[in-house]
Amino acid sequence: MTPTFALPPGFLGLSRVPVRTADFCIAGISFDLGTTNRAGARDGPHAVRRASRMLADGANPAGWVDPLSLSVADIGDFDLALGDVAASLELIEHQAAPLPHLLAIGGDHTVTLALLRALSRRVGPVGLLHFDAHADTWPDNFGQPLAHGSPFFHALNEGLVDPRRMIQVGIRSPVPRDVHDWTAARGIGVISAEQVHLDGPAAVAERIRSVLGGLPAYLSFDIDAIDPGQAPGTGTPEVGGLFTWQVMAILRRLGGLSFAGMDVVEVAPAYDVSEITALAAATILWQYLSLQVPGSALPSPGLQPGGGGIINKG
Ligand SMILES: [Mn+2]
Repeated sequence: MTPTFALPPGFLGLSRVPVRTADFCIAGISFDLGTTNRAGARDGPHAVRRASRMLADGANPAGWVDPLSLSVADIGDFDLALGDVAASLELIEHQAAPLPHLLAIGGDHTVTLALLRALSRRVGPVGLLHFDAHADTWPDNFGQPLAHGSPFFHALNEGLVDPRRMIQVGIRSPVPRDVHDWTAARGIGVISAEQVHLDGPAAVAERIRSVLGGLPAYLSFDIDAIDPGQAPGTGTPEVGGLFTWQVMAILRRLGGLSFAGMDVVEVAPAYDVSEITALAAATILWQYLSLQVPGSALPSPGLQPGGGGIINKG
């Protein structure tokens, strides 16, 4: 058996192959032209893939499923138009469109607009589970309409997302009052980071389930939803965020929902410490993939009782 450190450089040690016929395709999007503070999310895909090798040596004890039992391929990175935001979004949308179920590794949050355009053309307006410190419903970013603070402003205006089936988790950043009011007026559910701390993951997961229902939904996870103490490697950190255990406890309780795609964005490895941000992102992707394994929905979510979850990785 190949030890984790010697696995191929694809997600979970998969070889990178341009095979787009797998049921689940993983792609990197090394785009960070939309960042408004610290740049560097272009290096996210490489770092997340590298950190993900830690997760390739056993089943997921939450449900005892192996995400690699799925038809899954790491198809490499999307082509981009250097220096051109609008042209890059068109390229991303074009490459995402034919993929049956895409897990994208960003890149900054601008890319989600292109991914939602591609998805909604196929399945109609989707429900949206959005983890973030920021609402990302700014109409513009210092005058620029296409940047990482605006993907959901455009997605809502373009009808890509059903606002009644949209919920944001981890929100806590400074925000202009009119941006907040515009978002609230759409009827979007918001669970602040503080509310996650007060209510606990099980209650949060229950609210998410009730908002998304059984119709197609999308998960967009900005890594800055997590506290900078546990995910420092990002461009716009905000204090008071989620702990990784809370994120995992929420995600594990989302089995059986009809997710049609997801992304993890805003990992900027240059500001990371000991790969902890990249590992958090990789683990989120891994848990999402685990939820797609048939039969993974747990009647009583969480680790199985009986101490059977011991995995030998030192
Ligand atoms: Mn954010």
